[in-house]
Amino acid sequence: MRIAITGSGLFTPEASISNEDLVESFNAYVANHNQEHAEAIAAGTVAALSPSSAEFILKASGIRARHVVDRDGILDPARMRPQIRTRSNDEPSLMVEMGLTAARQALEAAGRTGAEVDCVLIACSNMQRAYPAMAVELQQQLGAGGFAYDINVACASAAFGVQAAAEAVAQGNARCALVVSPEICSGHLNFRDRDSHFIFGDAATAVLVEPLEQARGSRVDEVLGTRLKTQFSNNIRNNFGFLNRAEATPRSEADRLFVQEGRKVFKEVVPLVSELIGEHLAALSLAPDAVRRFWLHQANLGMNQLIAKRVLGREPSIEEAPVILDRYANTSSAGSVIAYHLHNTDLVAGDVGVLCAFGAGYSAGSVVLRRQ
Ligand code: CO8
Repeated sequence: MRIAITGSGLFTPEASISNEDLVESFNAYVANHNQEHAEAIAAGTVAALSPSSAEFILKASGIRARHVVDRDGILDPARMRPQIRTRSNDEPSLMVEMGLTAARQALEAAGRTGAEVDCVLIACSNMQRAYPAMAVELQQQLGAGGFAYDINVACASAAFGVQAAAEAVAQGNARCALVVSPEICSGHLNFRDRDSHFIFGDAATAVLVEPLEQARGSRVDEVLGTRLKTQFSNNIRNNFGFLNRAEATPRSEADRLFVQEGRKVFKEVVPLVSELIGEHLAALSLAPDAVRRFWLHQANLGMNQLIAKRVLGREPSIEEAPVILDRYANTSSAGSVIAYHLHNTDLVAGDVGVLCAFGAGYSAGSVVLRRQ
């Protein structure tokens, strides 16, 4: 059976934080900390903190700004984390609400209703709660039938979700499968860590997967193939989990938030991902030059340029490998789908594109598409 992505959607939080705003807040925190511990710093028992810089952030990552669910809580130097209203169990959870907006857009683009959906996958890094699965809540909010479950393979989640959805459709277990990637990365980001405080943003995406023969939308991309790869690494890690409260030695807050060895990740993930894409294209008898567009995971501008360059054997143009991380930062699993959603309207029938997501695990997934 031929399978297609028949619609996509994107929710972008209204609030945005520029590098300059973020650095101002971080540097106020650093100044307060260094003043408060001046004696201990002078005595050598406490380390002085170093300020951050907007120039460094742009140069090292390509990020200029990020959308977030709450600006004020993040920028308050006394808080430095989003402030989110505690909702009752009878209200929709925030991540499901974000996902629902993206899901409804994807359904509208595909000419489908929620009632026609029979498989809902929430594929993302940061889950609202342990259980019940967010996907089951979203299924109910949409009035969908069938089954629903959550998938977490960090930033690569959306690609794993598309493969799972395509398999469910191919096996006849679903006819209309929704893959939703809501990310509130700001909830898991240590805004007191100079090395990473600028990396992430919040957003939600959705794509609908159906048999090609039943596609109704005006932009339909056949899934020519999916390919996944995982390889264990501690270089991107978060030790938050349900065993924290049982652990003999309590972990610091920093150890229950995102940490990474950015340089090592860069060095190890670039070859892993470029080989994955190269091998996937070869298996489909497609030359890299036949690819009109690469919708890559958006973590680091230099990294994306290098991956595309390795695959193509030359520098990619901005049209070939579009960038959204300048204004969204790294939105984890949503990033490659945001790039797809915002940069696919100019494709014509026969054009080939590669959606590729990668991140913690390590995990990587490639989805090769052809415009119908
Ligand atoms: N301001 C000024 N200076 C700084 C800052 C700052 N903010 N931060 C670090 N520096 C300094 C460092 O101290 C260092 O100084 P020195 O040379 O004196 O030691 C110097 O600047 C260079 O630092 P780095 O080596 O760290 O800088 P890099 O050029 O390597 O850039 C990056 C850092 C941007 C992090 C880069 O390494 C990178 O992007 N690497 C790729 C990372 C990546 O792709 N990660 C994937 C993560 S996505 C994922 O899978 C996570 C999923 C879970 C989501 C969780 C949501 C929260």
